[in-house]
Amino acid sequence: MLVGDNVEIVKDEFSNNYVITKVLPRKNQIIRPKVANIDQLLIVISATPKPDLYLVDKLIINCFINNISPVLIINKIDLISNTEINEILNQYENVVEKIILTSALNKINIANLKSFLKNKTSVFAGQSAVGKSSLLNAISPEINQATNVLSKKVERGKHTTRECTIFVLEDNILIADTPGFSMLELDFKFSELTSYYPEFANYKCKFNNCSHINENGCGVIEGVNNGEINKNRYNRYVEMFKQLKTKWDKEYD
Ligand SMILES: Nc1nc2c(ncn2[C@@H]2O[C@H](COP(=O)(O)OP(=O)(O)OP(=O)(O)O)[C@@H](O)[C@H]2O)c(=O)[nH]1
Ligand SMILES: [Mg+2]
Ligand SMILES: [Zn+2]
Repeated sequence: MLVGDNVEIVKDEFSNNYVITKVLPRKNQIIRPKVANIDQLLIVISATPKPDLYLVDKLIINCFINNISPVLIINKIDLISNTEINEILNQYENVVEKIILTSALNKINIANLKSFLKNKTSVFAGQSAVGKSSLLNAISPEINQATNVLSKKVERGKHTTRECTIFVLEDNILIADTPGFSMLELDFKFSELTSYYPEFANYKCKFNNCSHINENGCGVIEGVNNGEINKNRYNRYVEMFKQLKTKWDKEYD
């Protein structure tokens, strides 16, 4: 059974406890964070720790594979410059469902975030110490999840949240806090990768099965060169493609 599962229960006449008799079919499930039946993944990044955009890209791909809507939250905007924020907006504005800028500390945009959670099941995801639990506490102070400072020496989170917990709030909001993580393995055929980059979709290439790496007449590479497609996102795409291909060749050759 997973957090987020819908189940059938019956009351045990002797003990008066409810007993789970059946786990209902899932509409989706992911491994990191480990949850089922999600509508949207709230991918949180912040000024500190330094955002791992490669991880963000992978989380977004996992959303597309599992029919989950990706939402990007840039938290700790009290600590981040407008230039840095714009750099991130440029990379993801054509990619995710919505981008929300927040400060859990200064309570900026918390009401906006909360209204975006109505009638949905949402799950926080991201590195340790980006402020997932702090955001949840800001949305609903009675929850009072433990939070903890960054380790000064290594600029890494302390993995304060240890398990995945789902909370039921007013307005039909279901929201899960989850442990931070920095590793995520993708596992599919390298040639499918391009289909998870919505910003590539409208570009035409000379070859139908173009992987947009170094082919002649590649519309995507043209889009990158004339500044229409974000170069950083594209460079990470190339990196990810190569990694997936190496892995695939090793397993199936
Ligand atoms: N300046 C600032 N600090 C924040 C903000 N949000 C959270 N923090 C701080 O960041 C630290 C980490 O916050 P947590 O909420 O524990 O982070 P987390 O993502 O839940 O971390 P894990 O449970 O380890 O995955 C705490 O010291 C928070 O007070 C913010 O908007 N601005
Ligand atoms: Mg936490
Ligand atoms: Zn191409």
